[in-house]
Amino acid sequence: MGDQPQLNNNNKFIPDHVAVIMDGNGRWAEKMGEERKAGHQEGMEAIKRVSIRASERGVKVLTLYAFSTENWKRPPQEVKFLMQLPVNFFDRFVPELQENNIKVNMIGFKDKVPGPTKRSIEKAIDQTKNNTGMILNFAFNYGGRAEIVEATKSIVEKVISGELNKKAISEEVLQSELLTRSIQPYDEVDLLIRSSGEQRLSNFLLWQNAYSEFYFSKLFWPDFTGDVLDEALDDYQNRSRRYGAI
Ligand code: V07
Repeated sequence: MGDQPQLNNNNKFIPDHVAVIMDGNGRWAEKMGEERKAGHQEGMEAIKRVSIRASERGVKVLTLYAFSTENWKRPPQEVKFLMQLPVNFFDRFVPELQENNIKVNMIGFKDKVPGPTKRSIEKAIDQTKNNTGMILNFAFNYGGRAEIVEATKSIVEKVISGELNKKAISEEVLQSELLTRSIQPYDEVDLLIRSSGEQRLSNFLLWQNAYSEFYFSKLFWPDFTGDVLDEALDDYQNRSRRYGAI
């Protein structure tokens, strides 16, 4: 899906959709002898650096895994703090998003998200809706399996109502019911980056990562820089993607 991939000025491919699992904020704080909160604050600075560099390099969509449906199991005061971060983030970063023509989007389940957090995200989406550059897509209260379950329910309802014939159900139909329908035609991930040395998918964009390339960095997320993103993009350019062909 999607149109022709972008070429950079070296005539090499830039991935349209880069997705990032921002891991290691807690361990960064431990290393620095600070509270976990400090790791999350520094993690936001890394988001700024990486978003701006990705947009400069011609990435079309940058998806960041900010909060998973499993993260509700963390201590209540940490959950409360994390729910405050989108508000802090947009208070500080909307002008820079505007300067860089970046458009905000969100994928996830809005039901459990507190009102002020939801409103802050909706406001940022509205403020940046006319931007035509990179989409900065936050996966917030997101879970890959739950996303597929919800898509299935939606398809069943359409079949029951007669809007859709059972025989017409295909991969394309299911994909178009996923939360990532909002970032079509770039809904499939080209490059997945995970920081902090872990090498797991952790229920992130399960369907959309079917053919993605993986890049793992040992750096904790708060230590991530634009130059590290460049390394990941260079690494991507030196691989050949075959989509199952030979
Ligand atoms: C969070 C800071 C970055 C490192 C990862 C963990 C902590 C930005 C957001 C955010 C979320 C939604 C949105 C805009 C910004 C965020 C959480 C944690 C839960 F629309 N950073 N950040 N959300 N951290």
